[in-house]
Amino acid sequence: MLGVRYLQLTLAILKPDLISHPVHLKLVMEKILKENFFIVHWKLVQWSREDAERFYQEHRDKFFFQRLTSYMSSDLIMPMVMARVDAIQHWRKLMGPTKATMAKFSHPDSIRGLFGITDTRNATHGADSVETAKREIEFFFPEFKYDEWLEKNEEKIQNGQIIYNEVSKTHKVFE
Ligand code: 3AN
Repeated sequence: MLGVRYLQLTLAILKPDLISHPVHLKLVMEKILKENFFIVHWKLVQWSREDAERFYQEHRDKFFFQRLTSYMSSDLIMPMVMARVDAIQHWRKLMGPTKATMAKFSHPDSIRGLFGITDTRNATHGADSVETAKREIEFFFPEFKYDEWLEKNEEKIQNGQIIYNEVSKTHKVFE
């Protein structure tokens, strides 16, 4: 299909503290659905330190790199592929500012404002551009074809051919 895309895909990660807190996790999942995201894929992953270092390599010279990679490989994380109009920016807006300690004051209703614990343990991650989203989706879901998925499903979704499955906690596109 040529022309402007209606949907965009993004990669979110729910970080260890959120995964280990069932009530907070449920609230975040509810927020995601309420904000009209379609949940395309998700899984639970336990990263090795090397996985975390590879994912965050652009931050390798930052003072928080050790802390960040140690935290992200400390317990289960939940990467998710989500679709929506303006998915990338909308998810980042819902998450709120990176620094959870600031978000608590400046954006108290954001996910990081509500559930972030420190600037490193800030509840969630979100891709910041289409290029990053493609790279990060490939990192967790190498079999997923970003452009093909949109090509195949966008029109069906626009026609309402999509349903949320309470058991799998994902949306399914139907014929
Ligand atoms: P964002 O996740 O909002 O795109 P990045 O890409 O600058 O922010 O940072 C990646 C991750 O590194 C953040 N989600 C956070 O966990 C951690 N981080 C960023 N800045 C700090 C900081 N000043 N102190 C501690 N951890 C930080």
